[in-house]
Amino acid sequence: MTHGRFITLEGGEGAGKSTLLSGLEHWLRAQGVAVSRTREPGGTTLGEALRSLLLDPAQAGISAEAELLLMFAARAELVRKLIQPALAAGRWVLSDRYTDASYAYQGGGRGQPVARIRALEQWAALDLKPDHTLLLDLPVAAGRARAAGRDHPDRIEREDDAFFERVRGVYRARAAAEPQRFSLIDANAAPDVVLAAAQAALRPLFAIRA
Ligand code: Z5A
Repeated sequence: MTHGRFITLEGGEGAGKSTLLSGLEHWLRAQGVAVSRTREPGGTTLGEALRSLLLDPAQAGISAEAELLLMFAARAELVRKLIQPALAAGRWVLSDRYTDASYAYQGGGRGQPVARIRALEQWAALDLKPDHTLLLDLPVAAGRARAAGRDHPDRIEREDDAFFERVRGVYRARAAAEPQRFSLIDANAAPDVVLAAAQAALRPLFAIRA
């Protein structure tokens, strides 16, 4: 049976995930790879509706528990409706964020217990792990400076620097704990340098699976 590859991009605000995703999508398609691009929260009809709620500044103050469950409600739908079918059809799935973001934001940022997130990962996300994760690492101030031009920061972008420092700390710790799955990429580099680093990290995934 053919089986695609599941690639996720992670990082803080303004790290360059969307920019890199477009470059990777173009590169993979040029090599004849069938690609499905998605994002979290989102990617399905339900997921996009949940994304609007989750990022809406009018929802300021929702509980950390509700936020965590809504992230995983969107993910449960995405895994079953898009990611698994695409992988089974031999497509590569490129996702702008996935479960590592819940460990970083709801775990690190909001202080939700890791065991609770792990249980949701196993149940709601079917314990589906990425084949590879590209972590775009950038100091918080640099990411915020890139995003500063936006007129209307969303609900999560309104958090303070300490929140985003905790997020970054969890991301870096997860990359250190799983060095085979993660590539830590310096997101301060120029976009073409970031793309080249990501391509180098993904080339081994072209090898035929046993
Ligand atoms: N979230 C969560 O809490 N829990 C979860 O489980 C999940 C998500 C899945 C989703 O937002 C929010 O949901 C996110 C985490 C939370 N909240 N925050 N904060 P998102 O992922 O859609 O949005 P984002 O993280 O805020 O992404 P972003 O700010 O749009 O950034 P980006 O996609 O990483 O960057 P970009 O759009 O490619 O680039 C930003 C700017 O920098 C732009 O002007 C580029 O031209 C420029 N750029 C890009 N690359 C470079 C380089 N290399 N050098 C210089 N400038 C660059």
